[in-house]
Amino acid sequence: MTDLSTLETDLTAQVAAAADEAALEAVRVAALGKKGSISALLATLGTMAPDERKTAGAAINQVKDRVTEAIGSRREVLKAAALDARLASETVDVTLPVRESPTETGRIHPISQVMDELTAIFADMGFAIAEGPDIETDDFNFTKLNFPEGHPAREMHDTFFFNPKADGERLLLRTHTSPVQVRTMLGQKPPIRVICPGRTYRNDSDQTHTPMFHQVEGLVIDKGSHIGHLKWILEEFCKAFFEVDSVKMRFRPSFFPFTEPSMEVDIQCNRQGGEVRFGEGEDWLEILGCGMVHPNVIRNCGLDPDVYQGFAWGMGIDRIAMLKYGINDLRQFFEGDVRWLSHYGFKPLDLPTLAGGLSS
Ligand code: 2NM
Repeated sequence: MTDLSTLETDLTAQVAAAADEAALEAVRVAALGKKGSISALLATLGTMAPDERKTAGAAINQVKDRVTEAIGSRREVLKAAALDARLASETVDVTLPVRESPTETGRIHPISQVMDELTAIFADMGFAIAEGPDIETDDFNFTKLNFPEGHPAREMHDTFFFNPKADGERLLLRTHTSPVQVRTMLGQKPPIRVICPGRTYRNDSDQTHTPMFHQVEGLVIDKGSHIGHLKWILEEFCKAFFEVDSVKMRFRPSFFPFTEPSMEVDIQCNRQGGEVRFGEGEDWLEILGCGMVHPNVIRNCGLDPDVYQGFAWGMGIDRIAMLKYGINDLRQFFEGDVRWLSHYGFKPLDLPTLAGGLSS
């Protein structure tokens, strides 16, 4: 029996000394497992005389029960300690700054911002937005717009042509957004009031030109539309876009194949101090071209020029974005530099509206 009590003392000490659940499990297997020390003692019962077996069996089983219980309570202690250690090592420092969401860190490109502003201004005047493909036919980009075959105006556009198709047709990258207006006139009945913002392409690259640039063109076709409407729309647009109460505009005669008469429009500004201010000053700045749509264009687009007339205008988005936001190098628009964007870009949730302020 002294053997048995030594074994119990020994096992109890081992249980108490087990530093973690794995060590405790090893003690359990060594004592109570199939080949464990207590299991070995129980196996000797079969060789004993019945009387001896009765007392020895009871004694061994009592030791087994106590050791089992000691292991169970030690396991609870170790489990609780392991949990405490984990909780301590996995604490979250709630005072750390929260990582900003993309809606905070992301920025809208100034060209997208200006397109949104244009859209808000013209939508407010009752215009719809029309879009069309970047790849166009010669017919929609030139012929229907009254650019005669072989006319020098075609060459002036520095057109990017695709290789001719099997049937000889040569597609191109649109040189202006006017083919969208052609598609609009062919596809819907007047009254028409649309603006067409989008990408345009010309084989031209220097300080002030990129081969891809952005334009917005507008078109109004109705029975009674006249040049007075055109001037009012452009004036309202300039005031809203440049966020000033009044602008002086100057209309100079010009030439475009698709309008007659054609005009170029300057707005008055002040260029003193290295920045351009509108609504004041004595300088003039050219911002757009416009005119009454040529009767040939109206006829080419399936409408009767004796019934319908209209006006159109076009301007470069990149250029007016530079003017409004003081960006002096056109090429930075297309470099995709996130540092530049974080400086010149706009917050995604500050959407331009006329009521809320276009660029506030
Ligand atoms: C401009 C200037 C003047 C224009 C004309 C047309 C159409 F399709 F109606 F004939 N679209 N755009 C136009 C007129 C564009 O850009 C400087």
